[in-house]
Amino acid sequence: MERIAFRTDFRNDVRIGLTAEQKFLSSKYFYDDKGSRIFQNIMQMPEYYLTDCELEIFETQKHEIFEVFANGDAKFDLIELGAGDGLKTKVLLSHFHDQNALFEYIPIDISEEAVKNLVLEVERKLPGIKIVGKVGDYFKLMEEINQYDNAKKILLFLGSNIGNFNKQETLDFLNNLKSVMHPKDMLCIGFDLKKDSNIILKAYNDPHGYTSAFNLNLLQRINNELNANFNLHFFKHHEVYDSQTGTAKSYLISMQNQVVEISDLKLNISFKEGESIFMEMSQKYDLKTIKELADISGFEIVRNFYDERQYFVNSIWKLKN
Ligand code: AVI
Repeated sequence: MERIAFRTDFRNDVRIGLTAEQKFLSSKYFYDDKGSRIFQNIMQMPEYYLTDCELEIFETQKHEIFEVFANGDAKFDLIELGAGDGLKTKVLLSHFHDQNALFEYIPIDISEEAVKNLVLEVERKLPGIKIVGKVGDYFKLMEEINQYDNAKKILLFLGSNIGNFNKQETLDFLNNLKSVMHPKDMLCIGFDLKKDSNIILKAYNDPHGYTSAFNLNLLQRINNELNANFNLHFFKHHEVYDSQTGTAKSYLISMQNQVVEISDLKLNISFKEGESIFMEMSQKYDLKTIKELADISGFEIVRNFYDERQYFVNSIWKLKN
């Protein structure tokens, strides 16, 4: 397993976010080893339909997905950005292996523990599959991906991870991917679709408390890594969804007036009762927006795969001719 240097600057980003008028923290920092474990719990909750939908798409349409990826040439490198526990991807790996495809699987994730476990699991359950795990963040990935140039590249960006980027980050990300892709390469992106707001709110405001723990864990991370004294009991998770724009947003709300000290940054942060920290956005899409996004970023849609309820789509893209 290789470790890619981290470009992100946690200290700096925490300083910028917590001294802003509307306080914010970046959800890309949710995924330390503990955060990645909590996210695995989230993915197993019945309320978090996204995982089930994508799993259903892969299980029921793996034959067609393979045909589209192979496109007559079953030799490729399968590179997954933000692989996590690879739960859904294993369905594809197993099918591709049965089809005698010649492929290497390169899962990349920010959590070392997640990558280690995934590599062990694939080696144990799917012997014969070539796998090289990498640890690092999305933004340092491109040079790495560029090295995979001997075979056709299939890039996987699943789980509607793209929804956690704002518009500009989305365009930058797609632009970066475009710069490492060749005409035969393909990109498979998972998009969560707009739907009844109650279904969305339940997925992000769950009765088990996992989503709350996921958000609060970032405060704990600041305590551990920057010597801060956030009291997690004094913050409460709050979720909103705007059905017009399709944006779900997560906040942590301060339950009282309080001052938090972040020793390593020599900073005292004051919170008023009811003041919020914006933690994460999870964008929901419709087909029109997905088409537009592909178009303005220089891609064309090869094929869309939906689950039965049409809650989710895996959209396969290639470079525009
Ligand atoms: C990783 N990402 C797509 C998740 C989402 O749905 O936005 C992260 C998450 N946040 C709360 N629950 C899940």
